[in-house]
Amino acid sequence: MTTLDTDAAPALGGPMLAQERRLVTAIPGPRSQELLARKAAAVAAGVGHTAPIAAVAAGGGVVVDADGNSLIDLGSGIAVTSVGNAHPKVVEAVQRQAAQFTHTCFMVSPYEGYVAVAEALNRLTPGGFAKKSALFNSGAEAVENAVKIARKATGRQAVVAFDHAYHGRTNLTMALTAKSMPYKSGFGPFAAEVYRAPMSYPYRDGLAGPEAAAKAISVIEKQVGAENLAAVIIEPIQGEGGFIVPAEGFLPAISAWCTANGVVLIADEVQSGFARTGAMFASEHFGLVPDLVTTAKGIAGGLPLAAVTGRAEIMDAAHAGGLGGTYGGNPIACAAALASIEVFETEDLSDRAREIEALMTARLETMQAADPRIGDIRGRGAMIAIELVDPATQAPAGALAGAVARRCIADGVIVLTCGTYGNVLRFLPPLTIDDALLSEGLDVVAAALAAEVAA
Ligand code: PLZ
Repeated sequence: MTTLDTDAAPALGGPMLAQERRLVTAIPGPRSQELLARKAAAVAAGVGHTAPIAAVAAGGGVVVDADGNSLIDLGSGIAVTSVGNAHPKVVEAVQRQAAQFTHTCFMVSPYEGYVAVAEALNRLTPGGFAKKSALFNSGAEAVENAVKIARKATGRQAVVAFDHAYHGRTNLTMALTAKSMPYKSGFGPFAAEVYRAPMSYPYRDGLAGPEAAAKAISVIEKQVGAENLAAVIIEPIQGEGGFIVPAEGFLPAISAWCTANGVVLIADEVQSGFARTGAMFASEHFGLVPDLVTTAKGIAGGLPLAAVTGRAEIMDAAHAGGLGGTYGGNPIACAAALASIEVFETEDLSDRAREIEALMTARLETMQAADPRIGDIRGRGAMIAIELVDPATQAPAGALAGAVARRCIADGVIVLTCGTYGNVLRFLPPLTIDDALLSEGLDVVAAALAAEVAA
């Protein structure tokens, strides 16, 4: 028998789990170590992990491991479980759908759940114009398809992405992603006709939005040429690249240039979408109305689902049979998405994300006032980060960020890093975390930063 002994596991996860940080062993405890040893032996070395635990249950604002430790979750499985892990409405919808049918392939026998998700996305994404959607399995797959659609609609081939961008790990999306290590190094050759423009990065470029946009547009015009350009793809708030929030006016200027030049503007809201930033989509903070929006992660409460949504005439440019996939819009994932969308709307989770922003930024500003290694605090809603630097030079302090995140995890708080230089601590709590737990999580972060003075 090779199953993990999980006597310590609660029978159920979800919000009924005790909402507490509880360490009963060192992290990793013996049962987690046992699983990690099996992982090392059985799973490809390229598949890493952040927290060295064997997860057995999660919900509200905690993840429980096989040793009975309960960790505060400030990561949401990378911005996925925004409605909370194992949300009862998602669980119920999944169970009901799984008992009805698990798969037909939408391209063989269509079903209502897929259509209803498309209708919801067409309604919820920015823009009052007629929209259509297509469903896929992962964020990378959504991005790939958005580019396919933009190329077919424009008859052009080039695509522009930005510095610090992250769009996925498939061949085309690796090409769109900026950072070599760990995402691209050794995995080339990459897809052709992908170009990179400078991103607005207020903390480091000191440029106002319109100036930063002019710089990017000049690069695009000189190095690509509008007449060759199918699409510009941008994360309205960058995720893996460091939670970079572009300066005011940057996104509207890029958008206006795209419209004037017949270029499809794709907003990659895979990480920033679905109430995460205090609005249903981060584009809304900037008055950005993209032609196409890619979504995934938060859309389905943890089930794999992704989408491209946008202007009907662009979405319809691809010929019948040109878009699809065996599993895209799987019925169980669609049921989970419909339940999640209902939770986002009825529980007003955008409002909750704004409350989380207020709590987190107040706390982080207090920390920053006493600690000049916190160079920048940025983000929106429950997508907030601190950039750690050498106070004298503003040089990125990547080793410090890594050490603080590891210390937090050892102390029972799951904290993720990000950023081109790995020096950004990002906080992505489930929107169902309670204030007390969130505050305690930030106490642990503060203590970990204080403990790493020597770093
Ligand atoms: N676009 C903006 O954030 C996924 C990646 C984690 P998939 N980000 C987390 C990792 O190390 O692989 C992401 C994103 C943005 C696209 C993607 C890709 O989404 O569902 O991981 O394919």
